[in-house]
Formats: sequence, C-alpha cells, structure tokens
Amino acid sequence: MTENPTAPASDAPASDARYVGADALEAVFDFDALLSPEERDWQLRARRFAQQRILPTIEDDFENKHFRTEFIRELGAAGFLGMHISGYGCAGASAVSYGLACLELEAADSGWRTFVSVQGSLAMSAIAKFGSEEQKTQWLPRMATGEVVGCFALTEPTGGSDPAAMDTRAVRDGDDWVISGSKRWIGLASIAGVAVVWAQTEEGVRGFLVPTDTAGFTATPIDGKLAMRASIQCDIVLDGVRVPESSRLPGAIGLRGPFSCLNEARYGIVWGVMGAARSCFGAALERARTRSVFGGPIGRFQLIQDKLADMLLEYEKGCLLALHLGRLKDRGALDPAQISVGKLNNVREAIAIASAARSILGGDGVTSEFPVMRHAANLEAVRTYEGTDEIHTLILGRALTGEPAFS
Ligand code: TGC
Repeated sequence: MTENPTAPASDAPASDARYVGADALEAVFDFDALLSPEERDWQLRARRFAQQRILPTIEDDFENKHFRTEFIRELGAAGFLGMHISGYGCAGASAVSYGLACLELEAADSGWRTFVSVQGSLAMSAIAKFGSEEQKTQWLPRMATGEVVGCFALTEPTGGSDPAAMDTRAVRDGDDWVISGSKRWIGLASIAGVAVVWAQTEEGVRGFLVPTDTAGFTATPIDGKLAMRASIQCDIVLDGVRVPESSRLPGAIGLRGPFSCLNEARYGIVWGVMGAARSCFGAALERARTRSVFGGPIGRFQLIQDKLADMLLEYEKGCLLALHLGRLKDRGALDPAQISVGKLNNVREAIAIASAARSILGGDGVTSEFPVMRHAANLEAVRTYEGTDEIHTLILGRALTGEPAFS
C-alpha cells in the first residue's frame, strides 16, 4: 500500500532509482538551506506525490498516451491546484513554494507540471486576477479541489506567437456575447468544465468564462504527439457560442490580460524544467558510477566527468536563477523580461542536460528503462509553448535595446 502523498512531508530518503539525483544534487550547494521550512515542506510533499503516484506508471502512460484523471482530485486535496492564489479554497503559498512543487512534479513528467500550470497559473489565475467576485466564488473553490478543470484558450491554429493576430471574435448580441473561432494546443480542454476564452471584440481583446457544455463548444484531443504523451492538448472549435455578459472577465482589458497569465505559467516552467533536468542528471550520474567499460566505471573517465561537471553547473545555476526570480515574485518585483531570462535559459539548459545524460547512458539511453528520452521529448514541447526560444530572445532584445524586433 502506498503512503498517503498528502500527509505532512518528511525528509525520508527517496527510494526510487529515478530520484537518485535529488538528494545528492541538493547537497552540493546545500540548496534546501536557502528555503524556509514551509517551502521545503511543499517541495517534499510534491516530491512524494510525484514518486508515489506519478512515477510508478509514467513510462506506460507515456507509451499508451494515458492521462490519469484520478490524480486530479488528489492534487487538489494535496493543495497543489492554484496553490499560490489566496482565498477561495486556495492554499496561498509563496511563489517559491509553488516553483518547488513545479520542479518536483516535472521531475516525474512535464505533463503533470503542465496540468498544474494550466489549472492554477492560467485558468485559475485568469479568474483570480480579472474575475468578478461572483465569478471567483463560482469557479475557484471547485477548481482548487479539482472538481472542475479549467483550460486557457489563447493560441490559434495559425500560430501561437502573435496573439494580437487572433481571429476568434466575440460579438455583442443584446445581453449576450456570441463567440466564433478556433483554438489549438489547448491543454486539458477535452476534460475541462470551464474554458477561459480570449477573443477580439470591437473594444479589443477580452476574456470569457465559457462552460464547456455550452452549445457550439467542442474540444478534440490532438493525436500523434511524440511529446507530452501522458497529457492532453486539444483543438477547440467555437461555433456561435453564446454566453451572457456576466461571463466576461471584467478586469481583463486588452492583451495585457492573457499575457499576465502567461507570466505566471512561464514562471512555473523556469522551476519545472530543472526537475526534468535533475531526473536526467540523476540517471546519468548513477550510470557513471555503476557502468563498467575498459575495466572500470565510466565515471572515472575525464570525458564523462566533463559532461557531469557541465550538467552540475547548469542545473545549479538554473535552480539558483529560479529561486532568485521566485524571491523577486514574492516581493512583487518580478518583471516579465526577467521571466524570459529564466524560461529561455532554463529550458535550453534542461534540454542540454537531457542530451548529455542520453549520451552517458549509451544505447540504453534511448529506451524507456530510463526517463531521459521521455523528458527530452517533453522539453521540446516546453521549449515551444508559453513563448518560444525566439520570442523570449526578442523580448530580451527589446529590453536591452528598446527596439521591438517582432516583425
Ligand atoms: P503588444 O501587443 O504590444 O502588447 C500588448 C499589451 O500587453 C502588454 N504585455 C504584457 N503584459 C503583461 N505581461 C507581459 N509579459 C506582457 N507582454 C506584453 C503590453 O504592455 C501591452 O499592454 P497595453 O496595456 O499597453 O496594451 O505585445 P508586445 O509587443 O508587448 O508582445 C509581443 C510578444 C511577441 C512579446 C507577445 O506577443 C508574446 O509574448 N508572444 C508569445 C505568446 C505566447 O507565449 N504564446 C503561447 C501561449 S501557450 C498557449 O496558449 C497554450 S496554453 C498552455 C496549455 O494550454 O497547455
């Protein structure tokens, strides 16, 4: 029988071989000494959930394209859904605590960090930031428990990088709005109870809370993915979807609305991908110690040590960068360009760490005996969503020069 993952955390050593790196890597920089007891508690509870619930089946789930809906309520009961939102049944945890939870979940699989991100950072944060009191009361408590899943419908089939060019339209008709258009790559949409839909209106972009059983709303999972296979991303069609004015998010005026939510999700990625990196690094480190070639462990070879040392540098720097951004966020001082530094750097370095780990594992590195290729594939998706490498590069270029080079 598994231990209750929602129980208070302990520092019990990780038993799963895929977590071999966690304790060793934390010890190098004494990273946990930089955390408060509450932050460490959130981290260890997320680690326990990942180890006990996600890891035992993740390779099969990835292979079989299976998303375990039964985990949703468990994640809610453990407090991870909208955990950095205050009130309305949410935990009100710090940004650093939330980041640490993202790291631990993504150490198991990016799909489960993505679930928590879409639910908490995108759908719930849109309602918490821009919703009316009635909307918050109606949706947030049930989303915090996992009773209701939310999705965030921004990206369109013609491309995700330029939301200003969206084709989805909302037209006023008496006391209602009628929304028509299509969205693509929308996480969780086929299991969602409510969709945060962004649409052009005569006054600019506005957000709407659309119950997914509304006539004209359909969501279809996208098949053929070679990444994020244990996770759901969908096409959405909005065919004359009629919603009342009371479903419009009153505080969301213009693109600043969805972009503010993207900031939240991008912040979670900064932390999360370091979890995927840690998992790959741990597998490679263990292999370096135990695999014998030419009469000894491969870890005695300088070329292997060179790779391991580089992996350590980038992992530790990535975690310290995430922590720095988290401390800024908790002070209310985090700038979107700073988030771009974190997203661009940490995803890039996590991909490099996964690639180096794969090479240390040799041919076995391409099998599902090790988590490395799964993480590598997932990270390719993470590199693209919530702003591609190129978009974040140009955001930094604009911050440095004052010159937007987006078109
Ligand atoms: P621009 O059109 O000039 O600006 C519009 C307004 O937005 C403001 N703004 C921001 N506000 C808060 N946070 C940010 N990060 C913001 N970025 C821009 C801006 O100040 C302006 O405000 P106002 O009041 O003056 O009107 O846009 P821009 O030129 O600033 O931005 C261009 C660019 C390329 C940076 C932006 O379009 C961008 O970030 N593009 C990437 C979008 C992206 O990340 N798309 C992927 C989304 S992932 C997804 O949809 C799937 S959800 C995940 C899932 O379901 O799994």
